[in-house]
Amino acid sequence: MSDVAAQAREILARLGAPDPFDADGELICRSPIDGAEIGRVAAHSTAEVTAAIDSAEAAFAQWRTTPAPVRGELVRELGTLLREHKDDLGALVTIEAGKIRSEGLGEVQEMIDICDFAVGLSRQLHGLTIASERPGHRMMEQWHPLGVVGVISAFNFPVAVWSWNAALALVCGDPVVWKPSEKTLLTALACQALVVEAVRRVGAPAGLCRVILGGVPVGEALVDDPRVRLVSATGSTRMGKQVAPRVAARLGRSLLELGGNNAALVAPSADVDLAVRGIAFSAVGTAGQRCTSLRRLIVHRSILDDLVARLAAAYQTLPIGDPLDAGTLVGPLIDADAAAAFTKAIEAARADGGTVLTGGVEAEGVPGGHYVHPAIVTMPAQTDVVRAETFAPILYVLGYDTLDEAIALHNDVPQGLASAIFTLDVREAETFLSAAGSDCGIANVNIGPSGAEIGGAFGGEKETGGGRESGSDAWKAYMRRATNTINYSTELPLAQGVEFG
Ligand code: UN1
Repeated sequence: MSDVAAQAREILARLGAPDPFDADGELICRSPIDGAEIGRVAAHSTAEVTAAIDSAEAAFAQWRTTPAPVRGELVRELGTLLREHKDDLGALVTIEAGKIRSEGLGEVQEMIDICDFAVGLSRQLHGLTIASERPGHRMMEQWHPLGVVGVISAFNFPVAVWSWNAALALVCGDPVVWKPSEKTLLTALACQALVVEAVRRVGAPAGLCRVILGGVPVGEALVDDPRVRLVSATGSTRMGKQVAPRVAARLGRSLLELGGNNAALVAPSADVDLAVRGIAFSAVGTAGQRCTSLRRLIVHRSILDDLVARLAAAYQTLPIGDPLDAGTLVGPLIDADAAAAFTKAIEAARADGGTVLTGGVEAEGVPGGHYVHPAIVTMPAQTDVVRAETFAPILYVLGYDTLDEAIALHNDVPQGLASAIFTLDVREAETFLSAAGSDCGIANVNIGPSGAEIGGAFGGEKETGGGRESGSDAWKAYMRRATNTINYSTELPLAQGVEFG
């Protein structure tokens, strides 16, 4: 057994998760650090998916009438367990998803933050009181639990995205059935062990949180089951285009957080030192494998050469290698397919007239893993390869002369997740944030597009899918709204002045 496999096994044991080596398991778990096998897990059958939904549905009957603040106690307990096990779970994220240690820990912190948020929310699930046009009448809205929520998550945020959904769904009164990425099964089993322990501690119904493991048949069984009232799916646009029509065909609800092709504008007034740091983190962090990663840099031509030279110099100093080592800033790509997509995109960019200023080739890293040198590529135009999302650290650079031109370039991609402008000019900043500016769900000033806090609504427009998760009023997606009209008079006036008998 490799070192990472042994570490993963020890961590899972400490978290109370099952041993990850099931000799008959057909799902093979690998660490992107060195490609080593770190587990073998059995896939669920479609009958087992149905059984998981049965038990979630049974739990719903009890959970929906449990007072919301009491439901909040379950999420508080989950947050406590996450605090206790932050270091272990963060290390497991590093081992299974390849994030550097600080980002693995940051991901667990994001889970703790959403738990805190959801606990507060459990006392704030309030509706409106509305003035009635009829005397002696009152109108109000109530928000009720929706039902079973299906969560489909991606490898790159293997635990936080589940927690965004689960923490909100649980306080909203909904059970959760989770299908994690096939590339990150062990972190899912670890989270499952923690939530099962939280459920046990507060005496919540046992079927409230279930995890289902497997590929397309497992996902389809979840998506097609009419009892799954909301399907919250995070991943590629291609995946979303399969999920959304299936859910729509049964008139279910979906909440989609799909591809991003995020850009930053850099204006002549920008604080260039700050911009270089913000750009480097967003473009290179998580080895370019965040849905919020910065992929396009749209720079005013008067500062383009200087900015790009400084960025390229910063890229030269990036420590690439084992993400478990302190000091590493760029870990591995998730697998060989990701490395091939990186190389293919670099070739396509060259064919379109792009110039690779730095990186764009494989890096040494740890044998068995797929490590690359993050690339900066100046492009003559926003060609197809720039308009597509490649889940790897490639930063395409485009020049602009006027802000209108920059905003037009910015918006001329199919995706609409996150965006940023670096400027010290209030007119430019406000124009970028205005209705005529960035068309994304997230638009920032003087920080990069990645690394959002949980307090804001998270998601985007166009091919990003339109959903909103996490903070603000995203909770409303996990509940159903009932409008109530109450007559406390002795008359029966009809609305719109209608007379009837
Ligand atoms: C994702 O990549 O799917 O804003 C989520 C960020 C993180 C979440 C990313 N808080 O970069």
